[in-house]
Amino acid sequence: MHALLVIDVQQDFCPGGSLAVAGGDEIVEGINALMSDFEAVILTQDWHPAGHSSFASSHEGCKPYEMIEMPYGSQVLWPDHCIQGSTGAQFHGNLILDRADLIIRKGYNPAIDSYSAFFENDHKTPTGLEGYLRTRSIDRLTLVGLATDFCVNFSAVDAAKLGFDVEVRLDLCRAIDLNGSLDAALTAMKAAGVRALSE
Ligand code: VGL
Ligand code: ZN
Repeated sequence: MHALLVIDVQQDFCPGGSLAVAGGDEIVEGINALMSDFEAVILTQDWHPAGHSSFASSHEGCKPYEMIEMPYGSQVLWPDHCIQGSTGAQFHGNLILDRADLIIRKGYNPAIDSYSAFFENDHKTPTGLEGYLRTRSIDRLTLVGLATDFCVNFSAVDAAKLGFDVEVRLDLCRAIDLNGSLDAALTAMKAAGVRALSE
């Protein structure tokens, strides 16, 4: 079974959003067109409580895009984004939601960020997605979405480490590219055995 995993195609990651990824909206039509090629479609949704620990605004004297040390490792501090129930947390208005078998939310733990659709950033706390995929006999994943160098990257690497056959459609992803993070992500995905495709 082969599933399409659509990562965080949400308003805050598209132009006009609080953590806008350049060209984030350009991928929506292509993702919609791909959905019927798969036996399952799964969407992820970044879903933070207000005051989340990954927000710069939660740390006195800190600015967005600075790094801090958290108990689970280093963490980029982000502008407030994808707050539960907010407009910015909604999916892009043109993304087809009706074909989704599952919408999985992540980042709801106030103390830990979660880039990956599989584990929180402590690399231990599961989201439940692995169990869902295994119980549905899904063993192949194609990833698309936002952002290439953060949530797509961490999800793809975790999936490959868990033994799934993983490819990323780079043409249907867009990157934040913070201090070389895109190059680092491409290297990490390759090292984990993820296939990066351009079409
Ligand atoms: C993401 C930064 C913070 C992503 C989510 O979806 O790539 N990036 N939260
Ligand atoms: Zn987030």
